Amino acid sequence: MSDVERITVLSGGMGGAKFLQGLLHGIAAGILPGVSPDAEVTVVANTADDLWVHGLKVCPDLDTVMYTLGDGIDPERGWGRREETWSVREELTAYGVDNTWFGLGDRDVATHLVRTQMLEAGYPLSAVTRALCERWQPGVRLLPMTDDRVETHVAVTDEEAPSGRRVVHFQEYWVRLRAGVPAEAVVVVGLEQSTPGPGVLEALRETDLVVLPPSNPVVSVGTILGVPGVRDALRDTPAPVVGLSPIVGGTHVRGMARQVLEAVGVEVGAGAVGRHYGARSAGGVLDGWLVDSRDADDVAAVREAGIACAAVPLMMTDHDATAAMAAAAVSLVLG
Ligand code: FO1
Repeated sequence: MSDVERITVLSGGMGGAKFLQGLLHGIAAGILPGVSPDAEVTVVANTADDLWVHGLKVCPDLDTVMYTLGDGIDPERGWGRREETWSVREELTAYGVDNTWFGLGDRDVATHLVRTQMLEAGYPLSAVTRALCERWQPGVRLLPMTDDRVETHVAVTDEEAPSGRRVVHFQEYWVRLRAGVPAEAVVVVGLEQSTPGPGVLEALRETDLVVLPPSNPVVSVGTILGVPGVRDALRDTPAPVVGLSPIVGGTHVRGMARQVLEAVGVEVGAGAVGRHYGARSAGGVLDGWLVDSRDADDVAAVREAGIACAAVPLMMTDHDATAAMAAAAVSLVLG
């Protein structure tokens, strides 16, 4: 069994960050078959959830990975800082400022001030992220999928609008609308014009294993795959590519994968998402796909699509459970 020294993970926010915690735990414990306890992990993170609010650049998925692995995350919320206070938000509300539906905690504001100042000084997002990680030491190399501005917007039904629909930023759809209205379309503004960030293509080509964690297959992993050049790099990499289903028992565990999968016309099923990613041998990106034990009936159809598949417990209840998932993913493609 070849020794895996380098692992690259394409990550969104909470689901990806939680998976990364278990992956790092499993690597350090030496329980991932064929993976060196010194294996290095590179994370290529989605930046299309990013938004400008109150003049500050907020990067939710980069920050969720950085705070989670740097032990600064609020574990209940799954985003923003623990031991947070909200004076800035309260003062903005008192001034009648809108957009306070997107809550920035006082500690979190400091991150956005540093990021915004560095961006305005001309540093690319990748350099900013590297600087912020100097403090947080997440234990992985954290790369934005691109340094270019890319934003996910969602078209929602709106009777008052002349066209009957309105387009909102993804964060407004998710946070203010609570993903409570049907997403008619998902558009990632700027994606076609974007270029992979520094180190991204190398992290896909020069690695021993690529993992698609249980992040959102449309607005997180899907956007990363949409950066021009990323799919080609995945198709050409010598490393096996394995994914874990974010859909368990016919719906998402957390977040809004069901709504956005419906918006893009993909069946909300563990096997269906694996087939949506597609087999590398058929122009897709996957060599292997893990579904939860409850979705064992989906295994045959995934295999028929040319993707190795197994059904194992996929609930990330604690680091050991998540490490076991990572071990199953490694075994599936490096077995
Ligand atoms: N999620 C919420 O549900 N409410 C919020 O007010 C909120 C604020 C927020 C601020 C910074 C940040 O990094 C994340 C924040 N999130 C909030 C979570 C965010 O919507 C998600 O992390 C992802 O964008 C969705 O995957």
